[in-house]
Amino acid sequence: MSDENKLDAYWMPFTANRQFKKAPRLITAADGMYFTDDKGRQVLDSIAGLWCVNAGHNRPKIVQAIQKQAAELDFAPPFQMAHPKAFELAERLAALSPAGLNKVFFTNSGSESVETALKMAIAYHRVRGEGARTRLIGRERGYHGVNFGGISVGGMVANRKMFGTMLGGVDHIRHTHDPARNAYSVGQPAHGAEFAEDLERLIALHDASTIAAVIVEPVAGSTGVLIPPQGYLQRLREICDKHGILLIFDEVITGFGRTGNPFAAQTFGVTPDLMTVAKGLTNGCVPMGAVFAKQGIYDTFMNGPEHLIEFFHGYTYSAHPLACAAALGTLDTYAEEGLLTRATQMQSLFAEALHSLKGEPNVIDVRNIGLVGGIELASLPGEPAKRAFNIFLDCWDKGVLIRTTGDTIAMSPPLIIEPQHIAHIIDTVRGALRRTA
Ligand code: PXG
Ligand code: PLP
Repeated sequence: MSDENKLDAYWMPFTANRQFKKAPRLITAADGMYFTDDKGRQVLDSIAGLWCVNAGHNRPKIVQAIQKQAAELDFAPPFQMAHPKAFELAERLAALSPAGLNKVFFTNSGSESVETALKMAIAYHRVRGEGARTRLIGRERGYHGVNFGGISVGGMVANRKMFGTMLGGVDHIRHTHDPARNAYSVGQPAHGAEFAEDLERLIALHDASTIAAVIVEPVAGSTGVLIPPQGYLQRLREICDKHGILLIFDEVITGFGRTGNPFAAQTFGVTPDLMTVAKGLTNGCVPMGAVFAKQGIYDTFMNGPEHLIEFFHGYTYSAHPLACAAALGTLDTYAEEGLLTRATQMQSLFAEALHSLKGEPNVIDVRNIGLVGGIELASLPGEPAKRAFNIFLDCWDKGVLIRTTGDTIAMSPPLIIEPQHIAHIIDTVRGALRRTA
């Protein structure tokens, strides 16, 4: 084997390394709805890469913006300096965002956005003179990236158990998954608004005066596509308001059109105080994340002598010129093609196709909202996640890339998807369910 084909040195992230290296799945090119693999096969992308390539692959405006930027300005220091596109991008994003979330802080990933938002929340209370508000509340089955703050507020056992005590002063409200009452709901489930009351339980235990923020994904993605019950997010918002607790929406997956509006906050009609994004911000082309903050949060920091730094936080690559160029090209593409609301047009067709899998072997629930779908399977006895992984391998073999988490198949296709792609994806999954039954 030539050097460039050696697979030894690369320690792959979130991958079964030994299994992969025995039978590698290599992608060498991508265009529109399709990947090309190293054998020249076309593979339909049902997950927008990893929930990020919302406008589809190889979009000319984005490619050109990156190429032009690389030749014009490769890097500009982001501390005490800036470049014009950073301001242009922040203005464009503020114009898209839910009402009032008009300040934008740049990071390089969803994980960094989460750390940034948690630090903003704690520091905000301290600047306002409530320095005892340091506790962070997450939710069971939450995913907030892989850094220490994110895994602390996150609720995925495998992502937490190996890493010691993590952050102190963190607690979790219960998750919203309730298949006994809500299985096969189309869109938002009817039951479970009362799960938000679990926050009152934690407030009674810790006292509101110690709690800085609550962080939740409006739709939990990585832990199996859990759609918020009707009224649940509204209730969380009310409880946070009542107790002076900041509400953070982690929109790393739901941002940029996934649920039929630019942000899920708009789809569900609930506005958080801070909002984290990444992924679709640059169509996955250059790493970038961001935190949106309410005007009042920003204003609170803007006190003291003007020559002093107000928030001691930032990354070498915050607002990197290539990322800003990619994001501007991405927003242009979204706008020209109406992609940030396209999920509202496609969702009933997508829902119908997904729910047609009810009754196939081992399917125990189907969940959907916008262009997100979850198909939950009964686990193989004693071997959690194995059945879904077998389906994943079968679909890859048949030319469709899906994503599985535990025994749930998660789907989040590029927003440019057409009816024939939906049919192809669902037919392939149906075949895999029957073949592996
Ligand atoms: N928050 C949420 C809600 C996410 O979904 C992150 C933070 C972290 O983003 P970065 O860019 O640091 O990975 C995410 C990321 C999956 C899967 O298969 C989902 C993510 C990442 C990897 C796999 O569901 N989401
Ligand atoms: N580690 C060291 C030694 C550094 O000097 C820096 C940044 O200057 C970092 C980590 C953080 O890197 P980044 O700003 O890319 O997150």
